[in-house]
Amino acid sequence: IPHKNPVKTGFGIAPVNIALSKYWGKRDVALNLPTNSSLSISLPGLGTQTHLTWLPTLGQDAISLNGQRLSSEHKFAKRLSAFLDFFRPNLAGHFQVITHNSVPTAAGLASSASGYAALVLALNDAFEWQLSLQQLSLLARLGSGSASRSLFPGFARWHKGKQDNGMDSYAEALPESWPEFCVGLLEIDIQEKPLGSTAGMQKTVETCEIYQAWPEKAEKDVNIIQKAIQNKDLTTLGETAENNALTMHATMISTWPPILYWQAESVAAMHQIWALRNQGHSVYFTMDAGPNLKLLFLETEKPALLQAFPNLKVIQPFKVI
Ligand code: 2P0
Repeated sequence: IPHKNPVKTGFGIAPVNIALSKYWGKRDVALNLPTNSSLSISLPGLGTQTHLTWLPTLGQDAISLNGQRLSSEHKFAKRLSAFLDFFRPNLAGHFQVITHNSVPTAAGLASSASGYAALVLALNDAFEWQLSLQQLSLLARLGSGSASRSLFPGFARWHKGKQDNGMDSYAEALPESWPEFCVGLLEIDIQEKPLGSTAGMQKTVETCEIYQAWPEKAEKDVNIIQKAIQNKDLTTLGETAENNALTMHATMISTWPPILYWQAESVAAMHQIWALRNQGHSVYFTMDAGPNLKLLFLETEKPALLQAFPNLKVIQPFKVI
């Protein structure tokens, strides 16, 4: 990447994504290289918008999030500035970053994914690099692993890659569109989670004795889900995604000290979903590093699910509004 001063304010916008087969664990912490591939669906209309300007005067990065200037000691500001270190044209200036999230920050709704994806798009715009989405996915991965998948609308697959330098670890869009496919956001709690994903997955890799089963299972699930998408087979997709999420959570729970993101209401919602399934409704859930559930179903189930969960926020990723 050429290091000349960017001349204009760059802009980037990126969606959040929900993994149907999860990323949990790194084989290289510095480069955010995962132990396994993952597969996600992006949620249009929910995500991050970022403006970035290079100011050629001395100073610390000026970072604002949702209209609030963050102190340089704030953990988001520190992490973002450390990421921007990769791209500073010189040490005589600083970046101004103005970013807005349309999802609660750090509540298991993947704001770091849309955040770093929007940031690399803003960098690409400001520096006029004209990089491909694949190259930008690789750069976003350095900021946050799941951000590699947020460069794309629809389904995306993040290839874990084999190389130690990470040059083959990036995401690509899957070509399939599925207009009837719905994701329902069931918010249990939007407080900031007590333990972030970066630290949580590291502890899991270090102390969970059943972790070695995970990468192989996850790799298998990615392939099953990709085929289910090709076949528009919600049953296989839903069963595999739900089991994948619960297996990831099993590794978290068997970490020491234990990591349990669930709340009592999360478990109650799981039972409600299983009861709906027993009544013949085709609905599945997935969960990330937080207490909220994401429901997976087809448009025909929408009325029944809105009745069961009045607060459900339904998103149809492929439906043009
Ligand atoms: C995922 N999660 O695949 C999984 C499921 C959370 C649970 O990717 O350390 O914020 O920045 O690479 O990407 C969240 O982890 O972690 C995540 P870092 P990231 O969506």
